[in-house]
Amino acid sequence: MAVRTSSVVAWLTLALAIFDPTCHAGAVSPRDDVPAGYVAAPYYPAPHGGWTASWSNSYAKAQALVAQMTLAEKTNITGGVGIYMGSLTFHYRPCVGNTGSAYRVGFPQLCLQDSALGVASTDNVTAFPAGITTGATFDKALMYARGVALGEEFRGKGANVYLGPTVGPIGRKPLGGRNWEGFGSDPVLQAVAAAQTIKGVQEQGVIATIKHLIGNEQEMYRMYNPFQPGYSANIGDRTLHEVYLWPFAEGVHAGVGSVMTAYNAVNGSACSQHSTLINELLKDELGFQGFVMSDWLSHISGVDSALAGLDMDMPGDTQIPLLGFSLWKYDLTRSVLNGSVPLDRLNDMTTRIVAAWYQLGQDKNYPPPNFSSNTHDRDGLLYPAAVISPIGQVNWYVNVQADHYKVARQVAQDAITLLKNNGSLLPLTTSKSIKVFGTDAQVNPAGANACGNRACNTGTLGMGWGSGVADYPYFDDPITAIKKRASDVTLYATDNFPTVPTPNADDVAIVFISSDAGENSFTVEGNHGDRDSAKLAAWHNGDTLVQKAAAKYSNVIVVVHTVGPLLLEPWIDLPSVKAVLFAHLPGQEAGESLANILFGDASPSGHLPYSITKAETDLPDSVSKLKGFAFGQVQDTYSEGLYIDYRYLNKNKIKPRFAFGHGLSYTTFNFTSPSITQKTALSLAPPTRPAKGTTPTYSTAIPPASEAVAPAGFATIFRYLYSWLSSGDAAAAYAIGSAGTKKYAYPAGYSETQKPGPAAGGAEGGNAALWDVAWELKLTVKNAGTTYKGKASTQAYVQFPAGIPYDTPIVQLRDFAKTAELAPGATETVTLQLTRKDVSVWDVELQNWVVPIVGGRYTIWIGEASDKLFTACYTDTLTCETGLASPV
Ligand SMILES: *[C@@H]1O[C@H](CO)[C@@H](O)[C@H](O)[C@H]1NC(C)=O
Ligand SMILES: *[C@@H]1O[C@H](CO)[C@@H](O)[C@H](O)[C@H]1NC(C)=O
Ligand SMILES: *[C@@H]1O[C@H](CO)[C@@H](O)[C@H](O)[C@H]1NC(C)=O
Ligand SMILES: *[C@@H]1O[C@H](CO)[C@@H](O)[C@H](O)[C@H]1NC(C)=O
Ligand SMILES: *[C@@H]1O[C@H](CO)[C@@H](O)[C@H](O)[C@H]1NC(C)=O
Ligand SMILES: *[C@@H]1O[C@H](CO)[C@@H](O)[C@H](O)[C@H]1NC(C)=O
Ligand SMILES: CC(=O)N[C@H]1CO[C@H](CO)[C@@H](O)[C@@H]1O
Repeated sequence: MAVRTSSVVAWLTLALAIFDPTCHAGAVSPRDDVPAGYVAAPYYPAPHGGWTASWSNSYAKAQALVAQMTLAEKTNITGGVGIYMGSLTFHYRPCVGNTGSAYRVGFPQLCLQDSALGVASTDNVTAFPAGITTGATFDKALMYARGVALGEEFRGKGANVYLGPTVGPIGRKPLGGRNWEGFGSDPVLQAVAAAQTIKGVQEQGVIATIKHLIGNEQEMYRMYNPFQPGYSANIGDRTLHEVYLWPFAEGVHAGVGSVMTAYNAVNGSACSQHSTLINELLKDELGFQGFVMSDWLSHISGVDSALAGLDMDMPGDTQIPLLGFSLWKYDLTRSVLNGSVPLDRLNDMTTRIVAAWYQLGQDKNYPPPNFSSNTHDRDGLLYPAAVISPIGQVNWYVNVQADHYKVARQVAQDAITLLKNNGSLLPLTTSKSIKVFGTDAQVNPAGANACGNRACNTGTLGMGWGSGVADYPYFDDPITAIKKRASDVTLYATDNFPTVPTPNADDVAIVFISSDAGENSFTVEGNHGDRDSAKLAAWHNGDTLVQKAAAKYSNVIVVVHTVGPLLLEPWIDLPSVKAVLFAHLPGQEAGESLANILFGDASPSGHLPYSITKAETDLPDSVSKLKGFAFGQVQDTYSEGLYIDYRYLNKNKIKPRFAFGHGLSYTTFNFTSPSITQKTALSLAPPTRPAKGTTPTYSTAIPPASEAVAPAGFATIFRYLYSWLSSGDAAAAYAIGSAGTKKYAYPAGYSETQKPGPAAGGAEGGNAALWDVAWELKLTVKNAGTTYKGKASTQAYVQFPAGIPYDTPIVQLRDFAKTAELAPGATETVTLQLTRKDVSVWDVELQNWVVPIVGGRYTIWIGEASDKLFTACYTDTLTCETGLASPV
């Protein structure tokens, strides 16, 4: 949800966001039912948190604190105080989400802040490269370094919770609107990047939030509104485990403190109240110990969402915000008093939140927020959503940028992906005569932040649009950086090819084109978040611009700023289109990062985080098409199963234009001396998990009604969400609960007996043995060139043994490593690892990860791209070969 426009227009913005123009709402009974076989099986109760050793100290502290809390204090911290609401006491909490507090016992309001690429809606921060750009580096160290810098900035601004990383959408649909917030169309690339980000962010004491659980693979029709449910992503169990849940498992394994649910439904049931997803998969199987929050305004039930495992309601309001109504807060207080939500569940919700706060050390010297999401002015409304609000200082302009531009620039630079370099046109010499075409070459003339939520595509595209953005502190644009290097540069800042003087034979034309996407709350040039209008063509007639430049000049370089794949067929084979650079979404450091590549200060080392096909129809309809309007619930069935992106293309022998992982350099690399060693002997299934550790216990008696009533004389703010009931309501609810006669209509399968937990679980992320390193591979990477230094990407893909009873993709990425910058002739030994999980499949009958043939021949292919795998190591003979034909 993108809800940070000015407070006064908030009503309108939100009303428009909810009654989105793409939602042809009509009160018609559902016709398009969830396909047969897709079920959201009940799983109750919500597993208690606190049973892993890694969190036991934090849970002990949390238990001591929660034991002192009253009922209203507990329900206060599990929900937001309302959209656009600050706080009553102590500090201003002007973040996109602000919880209630329990100050009496020392627990503050928590500030939850967008976005995954920088502290949103404020100044003096860094606008980092987007997730997709980070994925394209295929560099774990840079992913981590970006996480550290992000964490420092969120902490510096006093935000307790970083609303990132994004791994859902995973990028199943090339047209999907928010793919760019995540790291690329592969579960392992997403998983590794997310884990590195979480590690970096959380080492600064900031709680990271992995999102959105799960199946939010398109923007249109994602949200529930009073007339229509959000679409249902219908996903089979094996596909869920091996593709979509995989990055979440890795995030939980990395210790992530919170998880955000998705807007849409899965198998017909909304993610914010999905007991299978939250209780079974996330909390029991993946052993998640932190707290689960709803996405903004996706909370659609009170009792049911609590029972299904939701722990925090954001931003607190009902689906229609700003009226001062909530499904939790006072109503959660009521639900506990009247016995419908067991106190045990509320205690667990509260303990999970408090434990995450201790786990990240936020009880010691954590700075309060210093900024406002609502205004850049020094003074502003303290409670913008209230009709009458006091005014006070809301911005302190704390500068948190430090030297983070360096890591931002390095990520932007190392993501730049050279797709083609015919005749080695690149790198350029600075003496060339350079003509630059396209409005994407220079910053938006109205200012880098001229469009709120970056909901326009004007000037260099540095990020997509929606809630996943940050304000640029400045924008280093390509044209400025190019002009700094070369003396003979002419900019034609137009997307219509202009009249130009007759070129000399060695004149160079650099054509900038773009493709944008974002969140469904905004429509940009007819695109409703998803690229439903532009499809996979460059925006602003960019393809024609390239064609016309190619007709005039014989040395054309195309630079592409894009949220995802484009069809390059209109011009890629033109002889004068000599070089193509995908610069992805570079953030504020778009200029120098690109100039360093163009002029050869560094070799390009980015690799594609998705495949670029020759036609939209090269992928199956289930992923290449967006779901259109349907009466009732729109159904998005994952009929392609495991086969997204390169997995599908390889299975169907469709050659993409550029394969997943592709990326050229100015130099060449040789992979030699590969070796493989076995580290852990495997068994069919992982060893038996340990039993769960003990979890906090509290009294489960319904508390006295007095715990639910505000202190006499407490002055409330209009429309602020409080957890208190009137004394009459509290007494009435208590009477129902204590009599115990009127029972809530619990969902089928409801139970209050804690389960031991599934065999596939046992630790954070799942059975700890899944992360046992099964095989380690080493190889020597040599810069085989003579002129340019460069960084090599090594990618390891697993091929399962032939003849196993599970259909598996031909090759699947399992690990990757990037070398340091190697001088010509220099070498580096690279290590790659495969875990037990990497060679397992999810067996839906056994409900466990299974090694299909213990001792069988797993082939580990190593190379620079998914279609350039010339080295293989075998797990049965522990031998390796080089100079092979690539398996795909
Ligand atoms: C959705 O339904 C499929 C098909 O029955 C099942 O395999 C899967 O486990 C279900 N997923 C969830 C999250 O309920
Ligand atoms: C809930 O949080 C708000 C905001 O901090 C605070 O004003 C109120 O007193 C809290 N309520 C309880 C029960 O502590
Ligand atoms: C208890 O209160 C909740 C919230 O208002 C309501 O949904 C539920 O039906 C109530 N339960 C009973 C047994 O009255
Ligand atoms: C904001 O940060 C500054 C500098 O760290 C500090 O002096 C100030 O007290 C903080 N303001 C608030 C409201 O916490
Ligand atoms: C590469 O350039 C040469 C001339 O330098 C040309 O003959 C050839 O067709 C070009 N290849 C492609 C794929 O553009
Ligand atoms: C690099 O490897 C190729 C074969 O993969 C070989 O032909 C070539 O000689 C090698 N070059 C160097 C410099 O090692
Ligand atoms: C160092 C820096 O960028 N400071 C800026 C912080 O934000 C204020 C308000 O936007 C600017 O005026 C400062 O220049």
